[in-house]
Amino acid sequence: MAGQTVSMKEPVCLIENDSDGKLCVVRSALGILDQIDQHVVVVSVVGLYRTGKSYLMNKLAGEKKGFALGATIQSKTKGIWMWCVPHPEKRDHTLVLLDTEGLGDVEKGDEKNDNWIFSLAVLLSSTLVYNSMGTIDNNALEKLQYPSAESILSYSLNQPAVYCVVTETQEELSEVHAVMEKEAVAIFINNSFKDEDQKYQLELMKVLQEAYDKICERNYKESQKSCESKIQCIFDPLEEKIRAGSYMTPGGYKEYCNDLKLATSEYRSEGGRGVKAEEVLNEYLGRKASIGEAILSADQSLTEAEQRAEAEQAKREASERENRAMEEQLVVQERLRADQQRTYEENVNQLMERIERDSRNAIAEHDRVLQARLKEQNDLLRQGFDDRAHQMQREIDALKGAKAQEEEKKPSFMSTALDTVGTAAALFLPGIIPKVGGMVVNWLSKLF
Ligand SMILES: Nc1nc2c(ncn2[C@@H]2O[C@H](COP(=O)(O)OP(=O)(O)O)[C@@H](O)[C@H]2O)c(=O)[nH]1
Ligand SMILES: [Mg+2]
Repeated sequence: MAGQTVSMKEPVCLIENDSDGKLCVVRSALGILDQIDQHVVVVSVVGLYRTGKSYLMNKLAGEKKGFALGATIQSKTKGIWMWCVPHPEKRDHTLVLLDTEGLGDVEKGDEKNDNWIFSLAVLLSSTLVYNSMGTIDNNALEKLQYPSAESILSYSLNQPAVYCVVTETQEELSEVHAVMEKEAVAIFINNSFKDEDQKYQLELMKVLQEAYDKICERNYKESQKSCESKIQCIFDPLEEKIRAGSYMTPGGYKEYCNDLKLATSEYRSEGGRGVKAEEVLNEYLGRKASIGEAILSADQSLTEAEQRAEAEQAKREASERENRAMEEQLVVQERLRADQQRTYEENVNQLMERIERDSRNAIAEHDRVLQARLKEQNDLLRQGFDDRAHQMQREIDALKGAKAQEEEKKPSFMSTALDTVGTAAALFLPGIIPKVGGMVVNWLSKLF
């Protein structure tokens, strides 16, 4: 199955600067992407102005013309351009080329804009080409990379869909939040560079926590509102009878208690009340207590002893209600505490995995170079160039050293990161037990 694809004659703008200078997506370009029904390989290119990015992308498209080259560049074409072409080798794939415009262009310099374009290019692509002329422009790379943790942070935060509530339980809300949080943290962890001292990750944790708190707060308010309106509805006939003085007769107290009981159980059988159900009921019935007492003392069908017994019974019921309301709150509190713990562990686990992966990749890279040099050295020896082979030994030793160092520094790197995250997170996640010791041991034990 080859699937539907598109072949564009020329590139179109995908991300542009609108009149306020804000970046936005070009709808018609999204329409083109929508038509593609194949696997896509997305290659984007970043790098400084006039380093041949567009030229390179045109080559990848197999064309001489396409993305506008140097001289034809216009300041309004800042943004990201897209060109969808058939993949040169895989028939059931479409190659989506993304060319970035105007990065690091001092004349039209806008660093913030550049960082956004850079971050988007990273996030949108499956392969990123960093294009540079001559030697790698470390300065430019640093400049482009350094703020990207920050940009990725905003991007991760913009991801979560707004979720509207009333949830029946705190648990439901917590589960929605957990899914969103995991995703936001993954986007951040997998795409950020150079997040020194986990500064931006902690910021992400904090902001997500604040967002969750806000959503919980809204959920409480919604629950409160919903419960109050249900109470008003269900207890209305009883209120009516109180106002009419219907209970102020001999035998009226028993009737009152009975009506109260029926209304209470009807209220409790209703759905859609949320996390404040018992609290709101408790408050309402608490306010009714003095009316109950008045009805009781006016009820002449009861002896004084019977009245005392009824008053005792009412107190017991009130305290049972209070316990229920407290229990309800405890469940919520416990859940919130568990949520904070989960937030912390989710962040730490993803961070540790990232450190692990980075370290593994660095070691593999050292090893790849090392193996190549060893082979070269071996070839030289075989060909009798002993001197040159000997000269290579220093470089080989340095590579071995670098590889060993990478292995060695990992445990301390991990425990420092754990320490930082644990200590800082405890400030805005007061419910967590950082278990730093345990987690370090757990993570480190995986390493050996
Ligand atoms: N001869 C030659 N010219 C190139 C090469 N790469 C770029 N150029 C030229 O350098 C200029 C700037 O390249 P361009 O792709 O527009 O740079 P960009 O700003 O990074 O997109 C253009 O005039 C290109 O034709 C290359 O590899 N060889
Ligand atoms: Mg260009």
